[in-house]
Amino acid sequence: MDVVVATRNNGKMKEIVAFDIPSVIFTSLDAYPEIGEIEETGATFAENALIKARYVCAVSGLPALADDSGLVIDALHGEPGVYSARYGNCATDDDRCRLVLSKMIDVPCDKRTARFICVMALVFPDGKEYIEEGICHGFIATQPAGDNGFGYDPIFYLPDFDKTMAQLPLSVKNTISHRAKALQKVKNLLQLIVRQESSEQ
Ligand code: ITT
Repeated sequence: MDVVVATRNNGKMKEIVAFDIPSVIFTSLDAYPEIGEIEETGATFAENALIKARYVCAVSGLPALADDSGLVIDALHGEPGVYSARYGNCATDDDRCRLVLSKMIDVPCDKRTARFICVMALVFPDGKEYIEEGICHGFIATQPAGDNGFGYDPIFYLPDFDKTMAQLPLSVKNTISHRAKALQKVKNLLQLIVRQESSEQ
């Protein structure tokens, strides 16, 4: 089954492809230059994921998978949340990480709780729609560490590993992350659909 992933974020795409779902071939929006920026006008991750998946499914005529995700920090009242990609109008991931650290300079370790949330929407040309979610809990570090991953990974500290997400190899991130948890559910769903389709043929 061919599935278009409604993303231009290479970090996400790498993790989705590496998850390896048998019988499913993922293509990113790089193969669809005619699809421009999709405005994320929703108030929630689920709304934004559906906006992206519905649009890409309609334009491509193929099943579309969208990932809307972000970092939710308790001490910042849920910021950056759905605005994670454009937080503070910063130009780079490094700047966004620095902005978070500067806002949390006086927050003690035990109050630095945070979670990554990933909501995936899967939309089919026949109108069927599915939503899956994954959450990964951790803490905001006091300084960045690690070069792997993308986004806020260098400041997302995982006590079980005593490392930031950016210090873990992709193979480990892809077993514990918010995206991996959502993808496991998407995988189960897609495998069921592929089995149903082949039994109907
Ligand atoms: P697309 O809409 O094209 O998929 P995007 O980066 O704009 O790309 P989102 O609107 O879903 O996607 O914003 C997600 C942001 O949340 C992302 O840019 C990162 O800043 C952050 N984020 C999400 N997952 C992350 C992860 O696994 N590690 C680090 N940061 C992550």
